[in-house]
Amino acid sequence: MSQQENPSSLRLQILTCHLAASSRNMASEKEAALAAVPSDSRTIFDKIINKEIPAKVVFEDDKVLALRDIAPQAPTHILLIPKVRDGLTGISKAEKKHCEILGRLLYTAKLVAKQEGLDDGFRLVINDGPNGCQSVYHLHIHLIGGRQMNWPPG
Ligand code: DGP
Repeated sequence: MSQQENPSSLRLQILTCHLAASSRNMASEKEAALAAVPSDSRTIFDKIINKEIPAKVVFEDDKVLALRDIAPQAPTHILLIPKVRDGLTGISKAEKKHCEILGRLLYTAKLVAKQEGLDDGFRLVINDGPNGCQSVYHLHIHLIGGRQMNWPPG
């Protein structure tokens, strides 16, 4: 049985994410979302893409949507998501057919960073799976900026 299939192991990973989030004073929305289990089901991002629920959209074209994160971890915190998930629940599920959209997301991140005035730098993050503290299983890139980042990340 893999780590992800083992319910007690998964609970431990979620608790670890929860504690790490608490210790960094991260928003409770994030902690609650960490209870998510990896899944192919529709996510909150589908509802945002379909305009069923509102979001602060900062960029949109035929393939990519960029919106402000509901629980920002920096003055600028934007999520870049593919409008069609096409099996990309996370970066670990990427296949060769996804190369074009993955490149498009990265290039769009650069455009949006420029649009947001992040001329001194920024960070792009993709969380993957329970160990990566991924909470929404529709691939997304976090664009974070407007303050000094630290290394190593939490
Ligand atoms: P991750 O943990 O990498 O899967 O990031 C998911 C992000 O999605 C998290 O930072 C919070 C954000 N988020 C969750 N629900 C919503 C929502 O309804 N609206 C917006 N704008 N962001 C959301």
